[in-house]
Parts: sequence; structure tokens; C-alpha cells
Amino acid sequence: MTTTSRRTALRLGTAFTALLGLGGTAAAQEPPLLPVSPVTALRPDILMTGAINRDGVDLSGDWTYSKDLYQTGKTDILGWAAAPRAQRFRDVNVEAEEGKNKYTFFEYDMDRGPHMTLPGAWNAAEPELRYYDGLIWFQRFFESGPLNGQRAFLRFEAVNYLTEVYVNGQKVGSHEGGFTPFTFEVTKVLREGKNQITLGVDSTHGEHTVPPKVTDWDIYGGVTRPIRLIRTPATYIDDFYIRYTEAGRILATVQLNGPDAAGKPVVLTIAALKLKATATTDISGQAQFDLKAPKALKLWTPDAPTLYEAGLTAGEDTLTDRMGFRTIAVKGMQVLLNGQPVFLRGICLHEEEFGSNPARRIMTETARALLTEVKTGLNGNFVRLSHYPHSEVTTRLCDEMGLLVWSEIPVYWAVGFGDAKTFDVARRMMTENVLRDRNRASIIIWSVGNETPSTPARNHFMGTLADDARAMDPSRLISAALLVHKKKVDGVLEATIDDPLVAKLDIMSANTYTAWYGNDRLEDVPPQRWKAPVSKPLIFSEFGADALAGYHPDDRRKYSEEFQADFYRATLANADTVPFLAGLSPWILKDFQTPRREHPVYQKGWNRKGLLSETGVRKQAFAVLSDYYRAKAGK
Ligand code: GCB
Repeated sequence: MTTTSRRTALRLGTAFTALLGLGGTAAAQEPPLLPVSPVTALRPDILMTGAINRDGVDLSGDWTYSKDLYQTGKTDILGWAAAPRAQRFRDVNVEAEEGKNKYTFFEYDMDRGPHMTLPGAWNAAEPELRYYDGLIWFQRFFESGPLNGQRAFLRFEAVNYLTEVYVNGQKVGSHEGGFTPFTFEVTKVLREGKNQITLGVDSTHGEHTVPPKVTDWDIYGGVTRPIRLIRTPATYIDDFYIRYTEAGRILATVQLNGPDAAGKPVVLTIAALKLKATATTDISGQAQFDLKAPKALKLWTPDAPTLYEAGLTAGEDTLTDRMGFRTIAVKGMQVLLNGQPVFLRGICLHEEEFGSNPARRIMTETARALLTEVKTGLNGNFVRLSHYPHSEVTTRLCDEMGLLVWSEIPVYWAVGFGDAKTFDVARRMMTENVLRDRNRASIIIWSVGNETPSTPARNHFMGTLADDARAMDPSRLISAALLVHKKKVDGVLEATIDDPLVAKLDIMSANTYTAWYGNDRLEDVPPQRWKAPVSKPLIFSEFGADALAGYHPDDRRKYSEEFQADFYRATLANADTVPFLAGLSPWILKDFQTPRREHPVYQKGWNRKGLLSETGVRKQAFAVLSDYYRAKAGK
């Protein structure tokens, strides 16, 4: 057994081992590869790119909720339609109805239910919800004035995982996926005055979901990012994609939505650069710009993250965005930022704020606290936002603070690679992620997944995701965190990246835990040899060791701060020997919650591979990495 297979089998059990083909049965009959529809067909009808910069009514705050583990609000016994007395989304005043007739009864009442502050995952809200994994209904009321010809939309920045949305008792849409935004038009269902909104949020993951049921992070069910009611003119700017090219041009594509979308002038301005241009939309409502970048343009870099306010106007609709301009490319074994080689001094991050009871509630200040530790504390220039799209607040802050970003979708471990439903969900997620964030200068890499077994079905699945990302955004690089095969040759470890998916990637990335998982020792790490069949840059996308902050036994054993620091020293020494290494993103900035980690002394529900404890206490390894990056940066 190779080191990879031993470690993987240890962590994931026999199902994954069979998937890897190690059980000896999987390879016999390969099912046909899944058909691929055009990526344009997966685009949501309404995107509302940049919605975060539009005015709106924030529905954050107090909501009532009702737990529904057996989904009685959706279906009754034997699969019948749910009984009205259990349908939480109805537009009725339960208490008033009960008062009208002594034979009327309900098995819910949202108005008299318990309260929860949204956004924020439910596991942090109440002890009884700590590990709740299922359906919860949420409800609140909001006011709306007359629309006067405008359109109204509900914008959800993220809800985990499957969401049904009802307004005044009518279903307005549903969405699958816990980390990308979605928007439903509610123009026709809104009432003047008081309106009711009900959400059915189901956190359950299973054989068709992305990610799959077992991951190494917390459930974090519920509404984790803001919900807003947004109004626009009848024809509005639904999407825009503005980028800078190596030829020194600014290209922009703007998509209008509405009855007057075709043949409409769109004005693009960047006042600080004295740039103003007009293009007219085609029959599909799309306008294209191809402009020479003004000489005064300062390119965005992590050291000087210059942002410009770009303005778009189409009829009555206007939208602004703060944007940076830069190029990113790969040449041979190097990554080039604005034509110059760059070494990615990074770290991985989960979407989890500091504190002993995090709720994945990422606001500007909670995100800034994490990113400041990367930028200033670690002397970093790069974050891997693992393993799913993080809040737009975070990616925008990376633009502002000067941090390069790896953005990923949770195609993680054993997702259903041969399953058409899973394929569709993953491709939609990739689409929603790329279309949300392709105006962010900070983002340089789209990752199509993490630690997945190489099979024909998986190569097709993830290869298609790579093609999709490139089709929607040819201006960024594609990668994936790969498993590596390790074996000892003449007593020295040899790590080989022989994954066929590499053909679809610009950057190879490897997760390497030599001397943490498996039987290798710290002294095996520095001489480890890295081999790849192609000449592309490599990132160590993960390496790490658990350490409990404050634990200092004399023998520097596992779980001690000393072991973690020694592990970092050994892996960094190894990194220095790899000529095609273009960057690092060790695992991980901060200890994070996960039901997979239950050692009663050291873990207690936390993965302890953070360089910081959950409350932000720096462990010894923090300084090891910080010093290494300072030297790399030439500071
Ligand atoms: C990995 C996974 C990450 C885990 C980490 C660990 O390779 O990508 O999600 O949390 O290892 O701690 O084992």
C-alpha cells in the first residue's frame, strides 16, 4: 500500500478505498461518461452581479423558526402532499384561525415560535441545535412600499444547503448549494405594506450533494450570509465582467435584463482614469467594450492594491464597483503576476470567525481580523479560501488588502462523480461562483476540487468543471488540490503527481502531510523528492499538523506546539528543494470546528491544525511560517 492509500483509507474508510480502485473491484466495468450540456445553459436567469453594492432592505435580524426533522412541512406520511396544518409557509395567522373554530388545529405556529438572529448558522444559536442536521423553517415580516413600475428581488448571499423561498404563501424559488448567491424576482407577489417571507432550509447532505455527507468541517446549517430586498428599474444591469489584458486593454461585457434590454446604450466610466465609453446592447441585451487602458492606470499588486471605482449606467440603472486591474499567467514553472514571477506566500482558511462558538458569520470586521493575521502576521500575499466559495465580503476585502486568492467549490473527497444530479449541482455551483467573483483582482485561481480519487468518471467530471471555468473566465488560472502517490526509493520518500487531471490544470497542487498521517517521521520530510510528468508550477496546497495551543510536553510529541513547529520546519526545508514550487498554502490559519475530530483531550470537536487557536492565540509554528515568508518576501 502506498502512503497515500494508507492515509486515505485511514481517514475515509472502505467506501473511498473502493472508489480509488484499491479494493480491486471498481475498475472492472466503467459506466459511460456523463453527457455535458453547454455551460451557458447552467447560468441562472437572474444573476444580479454586484448586488452587494445596490441599495436594499436588509432582512438581517430577528426571525422565528420551526424545526422539522421529518420534513412534515414538505411531505406527509407515505409521500403525500404535506398536511396544511404542518405547512409552515402558509400565509395564515395560526392563533387567529385556532380562535375561530374549536375543531381547527395546527402543528406549527411560526409567529409563536422561538427566535433566531440571522444571518448566522443555527449550530451556534442554541445548544439543542449544535449538531442539528435537517430542515428548519424561518419566517419574518417586512414592509414594502408601492413599486411604481420597478422590479423587486430577494437576494440571498448564501444559505446552507437546500432552500425553498415563499413570499406571502407563494413559492418564489428554490436553490441548492450552501455558498453561492441566488436571487428570485418577487415583483408580482409583493404586497404594499406588510409581507411575509418563509424559508425552508435543509442542511442535509447525501449521495447527490456537493459537498458529500462526510467532510472535515462543521454542518453550519442555515442562513449564513445576508438576505436583502432589492429594487431596480424595469430594465437593469444583471451582469458585468470587466478585465485587463496583457495587451494593455480593458475589456468589458455588460448584460441587461428587462423589456428594454436590446439596443440600449451602456456607459462605462472610471472617473479617476478619465475613462468614459459607451456601447450599445445587441438583441440579447449584451454590450461589449474593448478599450485601450489609460496610461495613468496603476496595476493591482498585493503590495500596492490599487482599486478604481468603475461606474455603469444603462437607462435609469446605475451600478458602481471598486476594481483592480492586473494580469495573471503561467510561464513554464512560474506564476507571473503582471508579467513578473510571484511566489505565493499563503495559508488556507475556512469560513469561520474567531471565537469559541463561531456561526460562520462573516462581516467586514470578522473577515478583516482573519486576513490581517495572514497579511501582516504571516507576511503572506495569498489565501486559499477552502473548500467552498467564501463570502463576497472576504473576496472584496482581499482586493482591498492585497491578498491573492484561490477560490474553490466543494467537490471534495467522495462526491458522486458518476451521478448526473451531482454533476449538474457542481457545474451550477462553479457557474455561480465564477460569475459572482470574476471582477475581483484578488482572485487568480479557480479550483475545481480537493483530494479526489482519479477515476475516468472523476476526471471527466472535474475536467468539465475546468473547461466551464475557463469558458466563463479565460483570464484566470485553474487548479485542484490533488492526492499524491508516495513511496520510498532507496530509503528516500518520492512523491509523484501522476494524476491525469493535471492536463486540464494550469497549476498542479498537492496536499502533503508526510510525518503527520502515515508512519513516516519528521526526518523523512526534508529529503523527500517531488516528481511530476509535466513542466507546470506546483503549489503545496496543504500541509499541517494538529497542535493544542499551550500544550508543551518535554518530548515534542504529536499535538504539542513543538511538534507542529518542527513539522513546519521540516516541510519548509523540503519546499526549498523543489525547483518548480510556486507557492504554499499550509493547513490552516485557525483551528476550526469539525465533528470528525473528537480526541477528548486535544481536539474536542476542533481540527487543531490552526497556526492560531480558535480564539486567535498564536502557536509556535506561526512564527516559523511568518519568518519563512518574511525572508521569501525579502523583508
Ligand atoms: C485534508 C483536507 C482538509 C482536512 C485536512 C486534515 O487533506 O483537504 O479538509 O481538514 O486534510 O486536517 O486532515
